[in-house]
This record gives sequence, structure tokens and C-alpha cells, in this order.
Amino acid sequence: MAARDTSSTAAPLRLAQRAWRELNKDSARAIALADQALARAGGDAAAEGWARIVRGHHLLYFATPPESRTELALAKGCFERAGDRAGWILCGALEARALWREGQFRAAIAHVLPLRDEGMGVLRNEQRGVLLNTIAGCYSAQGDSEQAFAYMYQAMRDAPPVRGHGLDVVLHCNLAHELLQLGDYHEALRHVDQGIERCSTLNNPRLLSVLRINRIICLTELDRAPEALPDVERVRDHPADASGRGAIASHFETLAIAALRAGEVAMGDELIARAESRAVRVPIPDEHVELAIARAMRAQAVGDPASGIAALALAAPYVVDAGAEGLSPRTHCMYYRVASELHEQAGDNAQALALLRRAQQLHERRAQLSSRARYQAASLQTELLQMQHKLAENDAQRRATEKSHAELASINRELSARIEQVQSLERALREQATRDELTGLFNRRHLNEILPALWAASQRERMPLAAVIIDLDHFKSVNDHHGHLAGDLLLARFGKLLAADTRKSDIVCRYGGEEFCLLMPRTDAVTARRKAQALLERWQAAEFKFDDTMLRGLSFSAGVADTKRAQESATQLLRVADDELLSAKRLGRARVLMAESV
Ligand code: GH3
Ligand code: MG
Ligand code: MG
Repeated sequence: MAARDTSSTAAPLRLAQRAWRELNKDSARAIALADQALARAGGDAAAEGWARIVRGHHLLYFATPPESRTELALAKGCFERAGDRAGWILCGALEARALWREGQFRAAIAHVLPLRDEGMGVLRNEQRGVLLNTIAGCYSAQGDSEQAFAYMYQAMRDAPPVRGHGLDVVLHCNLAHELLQLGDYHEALRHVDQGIERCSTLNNPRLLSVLRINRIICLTELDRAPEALPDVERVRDHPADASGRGAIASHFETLAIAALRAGEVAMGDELIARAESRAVRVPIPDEHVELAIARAMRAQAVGDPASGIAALALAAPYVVDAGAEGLSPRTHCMYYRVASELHEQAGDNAQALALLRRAQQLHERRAQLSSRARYQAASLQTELLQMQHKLAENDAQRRATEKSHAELASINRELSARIEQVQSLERALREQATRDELTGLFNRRHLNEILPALWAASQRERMPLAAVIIDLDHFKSVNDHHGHLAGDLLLARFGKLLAADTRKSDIVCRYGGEEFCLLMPRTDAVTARRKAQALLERWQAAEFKFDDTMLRGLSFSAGVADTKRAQESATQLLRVADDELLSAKRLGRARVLMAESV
């Protein structure tokens, strides 16, 4: 081993980059190499950057997110000095991961999304996978599985086993996690087992324990908790600190739930005690709620439903029905299921039934998401994996036989073209996720995603950005008199009118229900108001025929603001436009009002 180890002579940059590639394969070796590179970096900013980013990654899992961010900030400074955009972008991705580990889900996605386009150009292979996987994780934490799946599969393509440096195992693990959120435990188990098998070629005990935890969750949810006990013991006995699997998400509460489901009350007790004395406290809703569930199940097991119900009540603030931010759908569902069981045990059948209904509703929503997201992603995945496999095979052959080079190159070209096709299909899928089905306009999610960037651009360019919020007048009466279908058609027609009458640079969204929002870069409120007024006149002049009736004399109310009048933030811009809209309604509708000053 010593004879083949060139680390004592390698240049610091090479050493540090090797450390990066080792991160998922052998975490202990990665950190040792990074420390060596750092000691020898001298004035080599790029070498120091790569050494520090490895340390930042390591600290994220084995120390705390703030410690990690401090190191990543240093790495970023080095990359800036060295002009290394790839390193800089990866730092940004890891910073986002640290934010989400701290429970700052929105901040995390706002941090990483602006890196996407440049990252796709600058990063290659597994590094690109790291960026995409982080974006996927942010979407997953926000409960947006469709986006999470799309990004994960794309990452999988960039980091296949042959050149993924172990990232493919991380992706199996994350895919399993996403699938089990949606209740697809069989498919999740398949990814977990694939990941565990691949883990045997790596030395990454932390990753292995996360895979095992996912396996435990799958088996518990599939009512096979006793089968999970060997894994529960393995994970329990693996130190949840820097010497073992890391403290960042120790998951003792998850283990406790499995033990209790398997009827092992004493083991459940011990695991609950460990969860309660956890050293690092990160405000992750799932951990709080799962701990409450474990306590409740403990009470249930000893026939004390009243204490169980009380334990669950303590976690209620995390279980808002609209979906508390960051609470995973699986835990949300489990909360209601266990609550229902406890009420049944306490003899309150009516409440038990109501809670069970709640659990069922949530479960149905998960099932819908699951079938939609997985159907799309799974078909893409099969195709992509086959192609990757072929490409990897062809690469190997091409190296071996120069003769058939030309032939293989043409096959590769075909395959690459096919990959391009699938990529564009994926882009189309992503596009769908930003569009409103009924009107074809952008949806509110897209508006929220793009508004900060538009606002920042307007500040940078010192050009105004105008916002118009439109609400159709008396729309409810269209539904009431002509039916919901007529209402839908009218909304689609209005969408068409809006889309036809706006510039390419304008962003037209369906804001919700019968409300629309128009964002007009480089436009002030006076111009925007003129535009909205002209739209109103066209809408008032329009006529629609539904079956036998003719609809005419329609109107809308609108509020207009711009960044000259609402200077504080993008949120203020929308709020001011919305206030004007309310005033327009109050003054009798069918008018456009503009904020004069704020
Ligand atoms: P106002 O002038 O005060 O805005 O009155 P309104 O009736 O337009 O407003 P209200 O908020 O009372 O009602 C909005 C209606 O829009 C109620 C809702 O059923 C309907 N609506 C929202 N989304 C859709 C949709 O997608 N299709 C149809 N057909 N109706 C919708
Ligand atoms: Mg409305
Ligand atoms: Mg209305």
C-alpha cells in the first residue's frame, strides 16, 4: 500500500482534488488527504479551496451546519481568488445543503437555484450530479417530489457507477428516501438494497447507516418491523458521533418506532432515551414529530392511551394541516394513524375515525403524487440507465479496439442524440411543473421562483419593474349561472388574451383562482397601468357564447405598482399592487388603480 501511495509527493491541488473524489468512497481517507493538501497548499488558492470544501462537506455530516458553513465560506474565498468557478459553485451547493440541514428550506432553494444554469455549463459528471442532487434535496424538503425526482434522475445520469465516485450510492439512498415519502415502499426498498450492495465497495459507514435507516423505515411501513430489528441494532450500535455515522441526523426516534412496532418495548425505551439526549439539536420537524410518535407508541404498548395522546399533542405545532414546512408526508400520515389508534384504544371511536380519515386523505394525496411523479421518472430512468450502460460499454470497447472506432463513434452519436431527446423530454416535464394547466400561463410557483431574480435585475440595472395584479369581477356568478365548465373556459380565454397582449419579456402568471399577475421588467407603473387599462377595455368589449347564452360586459379590477414606488422588496411590490386591487374592488370594480407612492 505504502509503495503505491503517491500522496506524499503529489502536488497539493492534485491531492485536494483526489480528496474530493474520495468523499463518498472513503470519507476517512478523504479528510486525511484534504488535511495533507491544506498543510502543503502554501499560496495555492485552488488547492486550499478544494481541501477546504472537502472539510466543509465533512463538517456538515460530522459536526454542525454552522461549522461547515464557516469552512465553506473560506473555501469560496479561495476559489474566488483562484478564479475556479466549478469549486465556487459546488461551495454554493453545499452551503444550500447546510441551510436546509438547519431547517431553512426556503433559503436553501433560493441559494442553490441561481447556480443551476452556470453549473450545468461549468460542471461535469459527478460534480454536476452533486449540484443536481442538492437541488433535488431542496425540492424534496419542500415536499415537491416531482421536481425532486426529475433532478435526481438527471444527477443519476451524470454520475453513473463507472465515474460517479460513489455519488450513485448517495442517489440510490436519496431516491429511496423520496419514494418512501410517497408511500412507494417496495420501490424504495429496491433502491436501498441496490445502494447497500454498492456500499460494499466503499468505505462510507455514514452512508451505509443512512441506507439502513431507510431500509428500517420501509420494512416498518410494510408491517415487517421484526425483519428490521437486525438493522436497528446495527445502526444503534454504530456511534452517532464523529467517530461513526455522525450526529447530524441520528434517527434514534425512527429506530424506536421500528422497535416498538416489532413489539420490543425495552429496546424502544432505550432508543427514545437516546433520541431525547441527542447532542446536536437541529430544528427538523420530522425529528420532533417522530419522537412524539415514538413516545405515543410507547404509551400505547403499555396500555396508557391518555399519555400517548398527550405526547402527540406536544408535536401538534409541527403538524399544521396545510403542511407544516419541512414535515415529510410520511411522518405527517403516520402522526394521524397513530393518533387514530390511540383514540380507538381510549374508546373514542368517533375521534379515531375522524383521524383515520385524515390519514387516509393524506395517503391518497401521496399516492396521487407518487403515481404521477414515479410514472414519469421511472420510464425515463429505465431508458437512461440502459443508455448509460451502453455508453460505458462502448467507451471501454473503443479504448480496447481502435479498429472499430468509427463504427462505435457513430453508435455513440446516435445514443447521444437519444440522450438529448430524453433530456428535452425532461425539460418539457419541468416546464409542465411551472405551467398552469387550464390557461397555459406560468403558475404561482414559477412566479415565486422568478420574482427575486427579476427584482434583483431591476435593482442592478436601475430600471423599474412593474407588477399588475388582476382579479376578474363577479366571477363566482359566472360559475353560479353558467356552470363551472363555463367558468373554466372563460378563465382560459382570459389567459389567452393576456398572453397575446404582452411582450416576450413579460411574465404572465395565473396567480390563483380568477387572479392573474403580470410582471413587466423595465417598465414603470404608468406604462403598466396604460397597458392594463387597454386590456380592461378589450375584455369589456369581448363576447363569449356558451351553449345558448351570450356573455358580455365582463370586467376586471387591477392594481399596479412598480419598484420606484415599492422599493423595499419583491414582496412589498406584490403587496402594494394587491392593496391597489383591493381599493379598485372597493371603489366599484371595473377599474385599474396605480400606487402613487408608498
Ligand atoms: P369579486 O368581483 O369580488 O372578485 O367577486 P368574485 O365572484 O370574482 O370573487 P370571489 O372570490 O367571491 O369568487 C371567486 C370565484 O372564482 C369562486 C371560485 O369558485 C371561482 N374559481 C376559482 N378558480 C376557479 C377555476 O379554476 N374554475 C372556475 N370555473 N372557477 C374558479
Ligand atoms: Mg379573487
Ligand atoms: Mg374576483
